[in-house]
Amino acid sequence: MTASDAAVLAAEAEAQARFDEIIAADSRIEPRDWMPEAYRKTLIRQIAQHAHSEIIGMQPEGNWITRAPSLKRKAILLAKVQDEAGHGLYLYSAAQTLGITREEMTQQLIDGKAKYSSIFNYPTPTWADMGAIGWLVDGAAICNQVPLCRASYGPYGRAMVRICKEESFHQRQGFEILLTLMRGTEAQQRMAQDAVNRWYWPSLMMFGPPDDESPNSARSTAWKIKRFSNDDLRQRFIGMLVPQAEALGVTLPDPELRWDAENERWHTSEIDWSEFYEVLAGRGPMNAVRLQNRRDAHESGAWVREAAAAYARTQAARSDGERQVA
Ligand code: FAQ
Repeated sequence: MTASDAAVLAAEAEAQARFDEIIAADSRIEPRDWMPEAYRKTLIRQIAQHAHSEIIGMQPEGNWITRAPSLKRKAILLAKVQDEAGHGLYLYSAAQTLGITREEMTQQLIDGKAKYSSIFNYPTPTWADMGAIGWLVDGAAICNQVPLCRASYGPYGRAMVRICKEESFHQRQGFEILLTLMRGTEAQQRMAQDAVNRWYWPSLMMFGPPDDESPNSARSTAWKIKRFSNDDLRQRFIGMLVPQAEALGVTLPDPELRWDAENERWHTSEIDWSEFYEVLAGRGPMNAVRLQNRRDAHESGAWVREAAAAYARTQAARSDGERQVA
């Protein structure tokens, strides 16, 4: 080994030790800090998937903006869907600090190479789906994402703080839609229950595979990106839903659901993991539609990107000219 090789290795060991210290102290890694390549890649993977989920996640609810039952409902839904776009943008920006471009991430998504949350591959045939998405999907998102506010990577954790505040409003608006329907006619009650029946199991799958089939968990937990396991968060979510379902007057569609006092866990029926893996493989009910819509939006937005880039070039040239004159 040459002296310069040895010096490189020593510098790397020192950087790794500093990284380990920051993680152990529950402090934050910032974009300019040295980080192991695998940590960087894991974050890009998770943050990009998360960003894609927010952007694709606009579609199921976007489907109801023109058909919301009142002006007030329409304004609320429009604001919610716009919030999801904002979440996508913060998250893409956070991922960009790790050395990937927005264009690369977008290309991976429209090429069908990137994952996004399984939950957005289900259809929204009735207005009650807006309630069920808010209550169950945003509810699951909050359970999963509040711990991410403490993620060890600074830009991700900070983005999550604002996202969680907005998700919490989203969840309440979904609960309120369902409550209104449950206080309505029998047909409205049936519609609400039907939506809960369809979204309940997919919302449990949002937390990811069971712990013993989760290849990324151990490392992400050691790096303090993940703070709780997939199964623990799923349990926490069920615990949050049970009293809320009672308040709503809806039934959670699991005849086996009960508190197992001995093991201090919710006992549930077996989750149909084959359905989850089918959706991940691109064979869910709405995968093809969601991706095609995203591709079409990307193509039809090309002129906006070109115009924005041309404007930025003109502005840059103008300020260069002004600097030279000054
Ligand atoms: N869907 O080893 P693990 C929202 C993949 S945002 C698809 O356990 P990890 C707001 C996983 O990527 C919802 N794929 O992975 C909203 C991995 O594949 P890979 C999105 C999934 O990362 C509301 C493989 O399975 N939230 O709802 C899913 O440690 C309403 C093995 O899994 C986030 O992204 C899934 N459900 O844990 C918007 C939160 N689960 O990459 C609009 C941030 C797992 O190795 C309307 N992400 N996979 O090829 C996370 O917390 C984690 O990434 C997990 C998965 C917990 C999702």
